[in-house]
Amino acid sequence: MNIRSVCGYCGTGCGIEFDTDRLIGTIDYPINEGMVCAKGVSELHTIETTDRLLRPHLRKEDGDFIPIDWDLSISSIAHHIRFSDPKRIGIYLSGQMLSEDYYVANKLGKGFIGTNNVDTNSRTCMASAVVAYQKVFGIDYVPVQMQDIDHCDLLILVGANTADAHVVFNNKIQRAKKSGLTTIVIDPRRTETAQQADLHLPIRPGTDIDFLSLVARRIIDDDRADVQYLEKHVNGYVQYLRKIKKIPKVKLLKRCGLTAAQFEAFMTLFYANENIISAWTMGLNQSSQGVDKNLSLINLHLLTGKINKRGNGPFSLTGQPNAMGGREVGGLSTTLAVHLGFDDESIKKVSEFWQTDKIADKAGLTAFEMIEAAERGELDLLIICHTDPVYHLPNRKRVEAALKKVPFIVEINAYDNSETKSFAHLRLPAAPWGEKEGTQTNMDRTITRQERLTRRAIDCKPDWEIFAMIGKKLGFQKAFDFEDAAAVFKEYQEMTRLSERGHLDLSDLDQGSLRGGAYVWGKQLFENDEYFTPDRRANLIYVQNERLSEAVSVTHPFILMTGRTRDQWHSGTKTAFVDKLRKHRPLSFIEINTNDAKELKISDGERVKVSTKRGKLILQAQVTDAIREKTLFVPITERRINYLTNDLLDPYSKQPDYNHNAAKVERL
Ligand SMILES: Nc1nc2c(c(=O)[nH]1)N[C@H]1C(S)=C(S)[C@@H](COP(=O)(O)OP(=O)(O)OC[C@H]3O[C@@H](n4cnc5c(=O)[nH]c(N)nc54)[C@H](O)[C@@H]3O)O[C@H]1N2
Ligand SMILES: Nc1nc2c(c(=O)[nH]1)N[C@H]1C(S)=C(S)[C@@H](COP(=O)(O)OP(=O)(O)OC[C@H]3O[C@@H](n4cnc5c(=O)[nH]c(N)nc54)[C@H](O)[C@@H]3O)O[C@H]1N2
Ligand code: SF4
Ligand SMILES: [Mo]
Repeated sequence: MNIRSVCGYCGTGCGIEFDTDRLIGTIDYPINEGMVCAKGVSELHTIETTDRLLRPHLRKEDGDFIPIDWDLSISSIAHHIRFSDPKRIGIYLSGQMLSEDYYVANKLGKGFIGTNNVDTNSRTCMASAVVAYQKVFGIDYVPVQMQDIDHCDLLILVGANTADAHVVFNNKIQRAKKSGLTTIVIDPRRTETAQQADLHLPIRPGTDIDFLSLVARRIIDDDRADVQYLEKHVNGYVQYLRKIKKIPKVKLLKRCGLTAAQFEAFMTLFYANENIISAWTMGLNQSSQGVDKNLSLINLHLLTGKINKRGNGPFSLTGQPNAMGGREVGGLSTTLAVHLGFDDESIKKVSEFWQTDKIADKAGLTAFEMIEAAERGELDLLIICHTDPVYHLPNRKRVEAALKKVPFIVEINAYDNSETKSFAHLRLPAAPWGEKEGTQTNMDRTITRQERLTRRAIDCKPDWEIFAMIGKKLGFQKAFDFEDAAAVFKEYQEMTRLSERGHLDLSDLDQGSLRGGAYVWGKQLFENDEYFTPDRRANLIYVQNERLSEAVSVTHPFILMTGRTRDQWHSGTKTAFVDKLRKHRPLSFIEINTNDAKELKISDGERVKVSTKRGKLILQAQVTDAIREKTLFVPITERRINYLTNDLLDPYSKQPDYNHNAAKVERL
């Protein structure tokens, strides 16, 4: 049998296998059934690139890096940890780490160093969905699976461009369309996903709550709410009614930038279809009101009872391959481990399990809060693993200035060309996809195993092993004495028994079955529509658009959004050099509407100056009518993009508002 693994890019989690000299999609793998996208099959090239980081490196006074050995590297990290207050230590992880990596890093930080400042780049990605699910269901649980698409009549995609960001899932959607599925896309851009849809609503960025409130109000006015479901299973309907009845309908529709006819077209499809799934990604999550945007969409499912039934429900699409696994293990600073929080009982359970007395009793700093702490000179040590915060956090100038104040930064990366590189004092070489093994959980709770395809470069180590080495050097020999990734997973499996009512319990899972196989945790967790809240009822929470995002002005009249293109992965350390992947779209451009371009006398292909209050970039214009007037779009493969973005955060999830920046465009 071929070596079977799973793709390390997006949250779809396609099974792929090594066939003689190339990668192919695994035919009998339930998620992708042989389908695979260009990124997945290109993984093989990423191991071979010359841009790999192959040895530990220490920064000298003059800024140059010199190779050093592992022992000295780990000793110097242990030294810094020993002489620092745990509150002044941060660990920044990634939704691209495997569960084993996450588990050991989290155990080290929260369990043995005694800092809860262990957060992940999922903060910039999934945090709003996590908080919304917790508020509504009492638990971070995605109640839909990809195969539900085959039993669904209407799919509503809000702020999600699956054709570019979840290619194989999008292929599944297109296949279901042939069998009768209807799709609606709500997105300020006419993306490829929107072009494939039956209805596209080019909403003004930041106004989804207005639109979704109008839909909710209409459902109630038309007596289409499932009152029986609401009475039996949902809290808050009476209060909700009181508030939703008062919304100014005409004003809200105007704010969305949509016509009454467009709204009616939406309602017609909504009423004409029985089984409805809504799915969303960064168009909702990355917002100063990301949690509320999520709630306003989930509310539609509670109001209509279209939830916990095959082919129905609110489906947050995970971006990174293991962002879901990271949440389970405890990679967010706002959870401790296995979905437990920082209440006394949880700390007691986890302390007993890890045999430690070091766990601090309140949530740690989130990603951008670490930057703020660094700014105030309150961070002595930052360990960054599998992510590039200088590239990806908002308001880059501020991030750079803050990181310059951190006395010791460790970067663990498999590649040599991150933007964080020049801020690190010590850089450690990780073994990338293909050279390591471990597990990941995709966007519909399916756990699979990544297998090793080739021998490991001599000085590279899997991420978990690096954290375990630090733990052992600190004297916690027993706690970090794992023989291999399978041993780490075994301990994690045991720990999942501690999760609330055992909802995450994986203790019976046979690891061998994960080789090329799939396992779904938490099937039908809400049996009989009983949720995980104290009274087992879901919470219907009224929200309104507070307009907290950066406002456009006479000087900065455009809303700048940022996002993905199909064949590239974020900063492109793995994809930008693969020739085959570079053909789809350039790494850097700015989309501007045809009428706006005409007004500003900008022609297609011309270089323009784009500025916000925080910075400016010269970018090549792509003039198109596939974007709303007065909005702009820059792909995040433009590595300098976050010099432009604002650092407003959602008050609950602390997720950044990357998609709403007041900007100006000028001819050069
Ligand atoms: N090819 C590729 N695929 C990827 C990734 C990658 O780097 N490359 N990254 C992965 C990751 S980590 C993530 S998080 C996902 C992201 O997946 P997506 O969120 O689907 O992708 P984005 O391009 O970030 O944004 C989606 C859409 O939101 C729209 N949008 C912006 N503001 C608003 C708004 O206010 N309202 C609405 N309704 N829409 C809005 C944008 O126009 C954009 O088309 O992709 C994953 N898949
Ligand atoms: N303006 C704007 N900013 C954004 C977003 C946006 O939409 N707009 N999206 C946000 C979101 S959703 C996300 S998920 C983030 C993504 O932001 P990042 O996580 O910073 O993006 P990547 O380029 O995927 O970074 C992954 C890093 O891990 C390294 N790496 C690869 N394999 C391994 C390995 O096996 N081990 C280790 N240790 N390292 C490895 C890569 O070389 C790379 O440097 O960006 C966020 N920032
Ligand atoms: S759709 Fe996502 S998981 Fe599947 S091959 Fe493409 S990048 Fe990999
Ligand atoms: Mo993401």
